[in-house]
Amino acid sequence: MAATKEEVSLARKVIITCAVTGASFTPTMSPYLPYTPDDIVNNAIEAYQAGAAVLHLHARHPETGAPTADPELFREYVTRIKEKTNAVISLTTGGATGQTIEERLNVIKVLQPELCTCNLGTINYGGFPMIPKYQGQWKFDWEEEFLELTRREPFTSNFADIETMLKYLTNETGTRFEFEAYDIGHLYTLAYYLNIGLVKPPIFIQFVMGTMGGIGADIIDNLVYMHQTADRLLGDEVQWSVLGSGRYQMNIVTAGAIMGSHVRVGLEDSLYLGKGQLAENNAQQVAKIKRILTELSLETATSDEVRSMLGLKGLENVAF
Ligand code: KMH
Ligand code: ZN
Repeated sequence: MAATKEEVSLARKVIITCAVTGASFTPTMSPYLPYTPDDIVNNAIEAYQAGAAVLHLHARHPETGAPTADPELFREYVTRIKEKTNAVISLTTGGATGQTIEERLNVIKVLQPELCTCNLGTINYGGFPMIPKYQGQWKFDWEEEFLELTRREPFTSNFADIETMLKYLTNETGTRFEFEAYDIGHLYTLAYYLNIGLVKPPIFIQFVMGTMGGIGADIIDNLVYMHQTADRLLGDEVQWSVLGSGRYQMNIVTAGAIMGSHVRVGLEDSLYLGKGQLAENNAQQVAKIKRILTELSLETATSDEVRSMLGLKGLENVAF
């Protein structure tokens, strides 16, 4: 008798991705947000040791924590992480609001990681609602202005940007994609590129739930809808993962895991470990989701298992 969907879901291994620092939050919001190279690297290594198989990285200025696309900073992080772990490294191509697509893609050309993000659309991605909470307490000059910029400047990934990535970036570097879908329409964009042969399965897709400007983080109306739509449009070779922004993080990620998803946690997505409790490092969030998965009888994937699930080129073929 064929296995039921529930049996298949229990038999699979769950990929834990940890997004270590991102570009949405700023140092004033948490003393634990890593931005020096030492803190980013140590957080990443500890997250790996706690169970994360994939580490997703952005770069920050070592003194101010401002987002930057400097490939030499990325090089320092990934070289040091590679010395201590076997992690799959997924570098951002979204970068931060205000960076050009050329700046954002440069790091992939230089370092040629196993994975990088590919954002499936241009969206309003608002950090400005966080301003009033921290007004008058800013640690650094750039923070308020950066958050304010998100009110008028979208997070860009137009069709030309996506095609540049699908047509050239992969050929030049062998890097595969973690596709980021912030809404239902993005799944149709991905299906279009799959149908014309520019996206090559297996597909790794991240449902980004609960950002300001993206789809909400509710389970029945949105997570189920995203999953069913992806199922209908994208064929069988899909590895889907869920991340939740802010307070939604652990709940929506847990719901996703029960439904058959992989999971992403990390201080890029939420600064908290629980209600009113800041996470002191990324490893705490990884350990928490790992505990929840274990209680649900779900096993987690090693980095080598991720490589085979996602068809990655291997650590020996990166340029760092
Ligand atoms: N900031 C996340 C919601 C990227 O880095 O390209 C999405 C993200 C995108 O991680
Ligand atoms: Zn990111």
